[in-house]
Amino acid sequence: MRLSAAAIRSASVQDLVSTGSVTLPDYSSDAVTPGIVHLGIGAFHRAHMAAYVDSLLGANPDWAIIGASLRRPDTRDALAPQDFLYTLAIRDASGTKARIIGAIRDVIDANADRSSLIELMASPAIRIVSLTVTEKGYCYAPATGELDEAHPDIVHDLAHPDAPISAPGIIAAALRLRHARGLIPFTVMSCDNLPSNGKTAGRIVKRFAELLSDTNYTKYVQSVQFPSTMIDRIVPATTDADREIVKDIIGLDDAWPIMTEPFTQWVIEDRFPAGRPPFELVGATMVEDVEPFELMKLRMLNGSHSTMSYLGYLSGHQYVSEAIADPGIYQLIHGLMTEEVIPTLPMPRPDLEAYRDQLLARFANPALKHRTWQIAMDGTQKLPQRLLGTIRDRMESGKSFNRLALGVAAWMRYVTGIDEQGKPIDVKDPLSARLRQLADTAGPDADQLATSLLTVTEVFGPDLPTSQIFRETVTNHLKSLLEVGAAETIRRIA
Ligand code: CS2
Repeated sequence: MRLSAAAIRSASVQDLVSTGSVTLPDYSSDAVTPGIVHLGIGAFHRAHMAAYVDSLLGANPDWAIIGASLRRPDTRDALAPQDFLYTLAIRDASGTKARIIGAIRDVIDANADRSSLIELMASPAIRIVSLTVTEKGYCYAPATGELDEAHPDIVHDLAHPDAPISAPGIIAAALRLRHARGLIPFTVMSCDNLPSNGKTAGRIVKRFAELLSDTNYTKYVQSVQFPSTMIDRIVPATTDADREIVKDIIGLDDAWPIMTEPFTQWVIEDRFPAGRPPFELVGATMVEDVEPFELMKLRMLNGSHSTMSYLGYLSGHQYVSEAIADPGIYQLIHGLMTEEVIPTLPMPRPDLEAYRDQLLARFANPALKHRTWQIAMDGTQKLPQRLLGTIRDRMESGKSFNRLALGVAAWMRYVTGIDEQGKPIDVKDPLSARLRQLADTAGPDADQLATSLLTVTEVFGPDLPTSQIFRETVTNHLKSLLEVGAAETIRRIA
């Protein structure tokens, strides 16, 4: 039987609830109404924000979420037949707990139903538009964080502002309608792994609005609040094996369950003039300035993740838990955080060391099948905030950045698209064609390969390619990766 509102009222599910192996929403889906539109309804949102909202809907029923997928209708197709319910399977070495989430009440496929989405966003009930569209969904230049005005989706949306396809274009179109209707703006809450994600979202939407050249509307958009958030939960992509695991626990077919870890963290800047649900009552931390938390998480967690994913993949580790169980990689990542990242952060060292230890334990969670290949995706969008900012800080204070540079060199080795056994690597990146061409032209010579990839200024900015010490450190690592391979390189440096 398929998961659905009726199925979770059945005797068999109620039995599982009474034994504590399954948790259900503490509200009826008919009793809640939407207050949030979420753009990008992927696994991350369903494991993170939707779970927080699910916990507060019983007492605050006018904050349900309507999701929108901007690219593919697959989430809608999977969830619609099951009344948009899905299972959140929370896993670690001690076992799996299943929680049925009901916070998402509908999913709109933006490609098929663009005008309903914009109409909904322009309705008075919607007070928050949140987004998880991944780094590339912002259509920006990663090195500067500015809107990429030549991005094909932005060019399209500026020419057709009423039929937008990009996230900035959709937000701008909905704000235009709200302005025309005399409604106050919704608050835009970014939940992506970008530095100052709210500021970045704000800069991009405001620039987009400016380019539409309508003064009154531009002023209105200037008044929109874009609080930044730090979001954290590890969420591997769901596999068919996961569907089986969930079926065994809940006794129902769930077309798209989400697998995650017990840990979850959400820090939010408290600027919601149109109102917000009491996120603080369900575990979120409301603060005035989220930047120190974001910096800590991006540099410690995501910086380690990216370094581990390229080196792990090249050394033959499929999952993060396998990579971190490799003593060389463990020592490298421990050293990277302790010696090179922590000194760049504003928090007290003992707190950061405790955070590091907690991260190392989370990476080792054997129940999470988090593929190194998954994290290796979209490196051009991730390197600046995960590794390069830390490297700049270290260079400025004349300190070593040897392990961080190995992460960058491993990315360079990875994007050549050929692994150490000579097999192809499926490199997923919005710039993959260009990277491939740069790598092919350079050939397997470390100097030429590094020189060639450093020309991608959207990633490295104008400064890093001209820094001799940066170039040399990265090139030496790359030489070693090409000559002796990842495992031996790690052994030598760790
Ligand atoms: C990961 C993140 O895929 C990736 O790039 O580093 O998704 C990571 O798992 C999350 O940021 C954890 O909060």
